[in-house]
Amino acid sequence: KSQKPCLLWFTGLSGSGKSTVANALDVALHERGYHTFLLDGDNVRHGLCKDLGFSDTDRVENIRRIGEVSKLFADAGLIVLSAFISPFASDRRLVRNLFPAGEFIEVFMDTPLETCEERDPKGLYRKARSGEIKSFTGIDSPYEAPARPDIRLDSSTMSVDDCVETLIEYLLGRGLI
Ligand code: GGZ
Repeated sequence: KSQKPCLLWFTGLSGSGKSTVANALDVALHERGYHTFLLDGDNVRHGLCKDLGFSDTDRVENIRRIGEVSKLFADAGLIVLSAFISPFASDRRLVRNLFPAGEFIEVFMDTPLETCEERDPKGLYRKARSGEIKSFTGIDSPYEAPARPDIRLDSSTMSVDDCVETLIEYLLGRGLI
């Protein structure tokens, strides 16, 4: 099946649904016969970036490495899905600049902090509020929301299937799949 290599870059708070939606899109694209590769904290922060923590400088380096790896996979012809908080606009811009126009797609998971904090699947927000974890994004570490994302999704009002459908329509509309 014909496809154009591209990078779908999911950005948003912890608990905003980045990994969930990226994983569901990955499955949906596979079912349709497309070749994809998914990068998220589960396969990156335990390996390639296991030397990095959550200071500003470590987050910058985390996103730089992930951007370069995403570029390599796209060069191999894949549709790459990367799901990281990526809190700094300047870092997201550096990744965008690795790609030809239209092949970097910024997907902003614009789920309200209150919803993310209510979900708190790993109890990290609770620990951040109590001071047990320092520099937690959205609590005591900044998140710079994209001003003009290519796609904006809100998992507090949209189902995972709605989000996947929006993304597939976008890829079809741009002739990427
Ligand atoms: C934010 C943290 C932190 C701090 C641990 N701040 O919801 P999760 O648990 O599974 O995903 C979050 C993940 C964020 O890693 P990223 O590589 O995406 O971050 S960044 O793009 O900013 O480099 C969260 C967990 O790691 N986590 N400590 N202090 N998230």
